[in-house]
Amino acid sequence: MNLNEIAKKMCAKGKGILAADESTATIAKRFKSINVENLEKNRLNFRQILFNSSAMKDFIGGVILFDETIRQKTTLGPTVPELISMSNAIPGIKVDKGAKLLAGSNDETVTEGLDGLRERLKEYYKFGARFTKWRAVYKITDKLPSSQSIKSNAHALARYAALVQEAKMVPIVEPEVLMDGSHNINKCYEATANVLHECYNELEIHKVDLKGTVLKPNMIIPGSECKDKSSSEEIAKKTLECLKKNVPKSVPGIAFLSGGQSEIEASKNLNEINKINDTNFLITFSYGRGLQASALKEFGKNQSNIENIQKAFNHRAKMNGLSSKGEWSEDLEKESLA
Ligand code: 5MM
Repeated sequence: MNLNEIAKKMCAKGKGILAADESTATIAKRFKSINVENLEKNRLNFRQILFNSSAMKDFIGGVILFDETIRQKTTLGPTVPELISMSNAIPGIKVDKGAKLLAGSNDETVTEGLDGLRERLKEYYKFGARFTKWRAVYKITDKLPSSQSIKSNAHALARYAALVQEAKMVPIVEPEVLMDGSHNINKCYEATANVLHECYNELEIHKVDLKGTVLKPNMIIPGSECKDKSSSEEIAKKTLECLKKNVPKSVPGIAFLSGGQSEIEASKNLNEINKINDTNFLITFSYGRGLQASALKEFGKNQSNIENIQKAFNHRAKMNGLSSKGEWSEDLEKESLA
């Protein structure tokens, strides 16, 4: 498969991406919330239960892994990437080394990990990865994101994407404008538009072939502490408008992050976006919390009850699969669980 075919397969209608690339520190937080010890065997167990569920075949086009996970052998026999491929989903890998404080900035970050990346990519390819992910993070305040953060992160994202294509893998470009704060939806629109504009400017400078990329953006949404709530219709309208104005048409797939939305909000908003999608972009999900929250709760209740954990995951994956086609509804949400 060429890069364009891989990107389209990751975001195929009815399917999306499972972001299971929590670093050890992030999964520690998730496990703490369910009173599970953050041990390698527990991390493997939770993840292999998800990767071995029936929803993988029908609703998941790709899975983003963390360095530790791509090297693991499951207790079921195959390695983690083999288990994912058995469901016809594509294994991918997070290759950034995290968001680090940007020198001279006012509490903003730049994502690091370019040193030695060319060599690491060769190793990940051998493990079976066919796509990668790099996440830049931007905060909204009265004065932020600054042009320093917007420019430095776009530059790093573009250099990352160019290296990944050289290694014959599809780069997911993830510029995440955080929803933390009391800003309104218009402020989110403005910040996201500026961030996307600069990302595509740098990607062009670095000669990245956009047909072989996937964008993983935030939705256009009010800050989590904003008093003016927005309807899903408004979120969908503003999100699609922002994408149409700032994402080149040659990008084949756009897979949203859930960013702290509840599971239902993430499904509902994606569904509204697809209901009005009049572009050629394949618009879908690349959710971490939006796909895993209920399954994680079940895992916390009883780690041996594989059936219940998979039931929760299968349901969320199915609901988001419907949202990727604009066919989700609150009634189906209830029916499918009954
Ligand atoms: C799954 O979480 C990912 C890893 O985060 P860290 O590198 O901070 O450990 C994260 O990048 C994720 O892929 C995106 O933020 C989307 O996840 P959500 O939970 O926002 O859908």
